[in-house]
Amino acid sequence: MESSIDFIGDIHGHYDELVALLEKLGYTYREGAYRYPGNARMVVFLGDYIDRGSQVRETVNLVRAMRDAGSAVALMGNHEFNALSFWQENGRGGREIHCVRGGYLREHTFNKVAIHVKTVESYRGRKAEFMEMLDFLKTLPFYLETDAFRAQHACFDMKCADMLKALGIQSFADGDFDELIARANDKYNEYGDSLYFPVSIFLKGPEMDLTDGITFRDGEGVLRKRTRLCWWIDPKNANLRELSFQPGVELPPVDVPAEVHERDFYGQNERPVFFGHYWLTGLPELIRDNVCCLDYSVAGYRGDGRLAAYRYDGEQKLDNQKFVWVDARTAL
Ligand SMILES: [Mn+2]
Repeated sequence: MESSIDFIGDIHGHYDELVALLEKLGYTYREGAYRYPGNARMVVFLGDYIDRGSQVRETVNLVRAMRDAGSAVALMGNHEFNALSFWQENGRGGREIHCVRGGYLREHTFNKVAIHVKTVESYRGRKAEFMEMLDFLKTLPFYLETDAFRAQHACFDMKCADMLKALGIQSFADGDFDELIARANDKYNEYGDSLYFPVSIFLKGPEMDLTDGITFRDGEGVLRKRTRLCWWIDPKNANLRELSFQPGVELPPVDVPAEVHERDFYGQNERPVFFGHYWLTGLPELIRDNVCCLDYSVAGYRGDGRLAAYRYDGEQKLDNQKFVWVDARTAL
């Protein structure tokens, strides 16, 4: 694989910004896909192509064309996993996951329908193409690892990577889809071969339940009783405020449960890791010289987000000068 790679964060149906960013990075449209001159660089998309924005179909088709042309690798995001689960009948292929209510692996509740509606709308009158889109999503890997870097939608965890490597599973295409997606939703290990833990860590990252009545509202106004965790800092002596990673939300500096203090974390000397997922705001900036989040909320409701990339050339210490971005053009 090339070591000259442009990593691109969460797109969420913001096709116009995606085209503008690719052009800013020097990619041109030739023979059905965006490619870099002389194929000297490629893109790694970090997941979350669908939902929120209004041009989901166009976005998916562009990403898929680059993947098929060999000018990009497209990783899976939690929105892709959620969409596949949303449309997958619970029990299909023979295993019913009993902790999931309703007829599908993702419940069709108000919030879950609301978040997915832009995707369905963008395929209105094109059901066959929608089904083909779902088939494309089934092929997206959960993570990518080379000697130079690691990349995934949310969190890189060594134990989860080892677990999936031992099973020979890098995507839902590495086996029977009906079986693998059931295992990925088997939260309480009803069948003894659950994949819930590694898939949810790679795609959503570690979270913890909030106790003592602590809650907050996320960017979409949904009341949350769980928080996302910084998985790159040593949790041994850290408190809730230091460990929670909810940009724009400050939680109290109270103690966290023992199992959170004992969590593995991504060390300072590991190879660079690239990811999206976390709704950052402001100008792109490294979290640490080996930790690079590229979700700058292009689909944020305030309309002041950005679509961000990091222009990587194999360096082991990342550089704040190597971000490239475009501003969001539409609020939704
Ligand atoms: Mn996202």
